[in-house]
Order: sequence, then structure tokens, then C-alpha cells
Amino acid sequence: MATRTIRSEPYAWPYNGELRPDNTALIVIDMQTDFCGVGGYVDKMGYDLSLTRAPIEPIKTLLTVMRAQGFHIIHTREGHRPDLSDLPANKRWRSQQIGAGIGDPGPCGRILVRGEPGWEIIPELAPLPGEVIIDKPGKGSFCATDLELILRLRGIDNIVLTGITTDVCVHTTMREANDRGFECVLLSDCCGATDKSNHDHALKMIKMQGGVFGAVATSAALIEALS
Ligand code: C5J
Repeated sequence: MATRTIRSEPYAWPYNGELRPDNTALIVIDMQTDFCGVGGYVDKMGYDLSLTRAPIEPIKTLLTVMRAQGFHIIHTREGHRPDLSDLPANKRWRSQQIGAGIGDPGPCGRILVRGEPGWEIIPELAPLPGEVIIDKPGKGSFCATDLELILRLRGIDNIVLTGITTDVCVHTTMREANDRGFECVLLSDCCGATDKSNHDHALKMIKMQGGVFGAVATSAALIEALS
């Protein structure tokens, strides 16, 4: 079968040209009200929601294309158990310092707590029945989850990373995946950070050293390659 790659930096991804629906997963990270909705965690911290909402439409378009072609689709949600038994004390303390205490009541229910309205994935990007959802207590999607097991059982080698925030949960997940041998690409227009400069620098970091964590592309480049 012919090889297929996409236009990306600093190399054409994936490195071996083996881009297929059966060995490639799209991961949509933390597109929850708490990170991009009015009254959620990021809003309470006082950040500009337009930055974390920017990837919504590009991800929606990409989901339509990749779902139609049968790619694996995986969603993640950051959040804690209602009794907060999986919430490190320092994480809680730090969130309180910025006025958005994890576990405290807010306009969208208790902040970053599983089952609360703010913790839900936004309706525009709601998972379809059968799509995998990973609930994670931390930034990385591999920490204290069964994500790696699911990827290995499905024979997935390549991961397309999207979601929020570029510099925190998306970057941590990309680093974890890269260390486990997965071939990763981050789609720049399908990610957003609470700070534009952090977003830009997070992309720059990936491209160092020949692609130290993988590659960076746009959703247009991926869609073009899949057409
Ligand atoms: C953060 C995330 N920033 N999804 N979480 O706390 O990036």
C-alpha cells in the first residue's frame, strides 16, 4: 500500500508514511466547559475564553472528516472524584490562590469535579456513542488512566493531538505518548492555551531537535492528506 504523510514541521508526519484509520487515533483533550465555557474553571481564573474556544470549530470539522473515514476517536476529561480523594493537596491549594478552588462551588457546579455541569464536554464536541472517553485526574492523559492499554489493544501507533490547553494538558499528553513510542502530531489550530505566547512557544518546543516530541501541522494539512 502507498505511504501517506501530511505537510507538517519539522518533518512530514508520520515518519514512516503509515497514516491509516486503523493505526491512528484522534485525541480530543479536555474540551470541557471548565476549560472553555462561561462560568467554568478557566473563566473563573480570569483568562480570555476566546483563546480556549478558538479550536472548537476546527476540531468539529476535523471530527466530521475523521469519523467518516473510521479513525479511532478518543476524548479526555480532566476532573476529580466528588470526595476529592484523587486531588493532591497542592493542586487544590494552588487553584485556591487564583480564586478558582478545585472542588469549590461555582456557576457551573463544583469546579473540576466529575459529574458536575462544568466538567462535561461541551455540546458542540460531544462524544458519539462508542467513542472512548478517558477520565484523568491530572494533566497527562496517561497518568492514572487506561489510555495506553486501549491504544495498544487497538494497534494504534499514531496519535493526532487536539484540545486544550496546548501548553498544559495537550503538551503533557504528547510528551507521555512520545516517551511510550507513539508517533505524535499536534494540530496548531485545533489547540489553544490561556496565553497566546505559551501556545506559540509550546509549538516551538515540539519542533526543536528534529521534532523532539513529534511534529506540528494544521488541520487543513491533515484534511488535505485524507482527501
Ligand atoms: C489545565 C488543561 N490547564 N486541560 N488543564 O489545568 O490544560
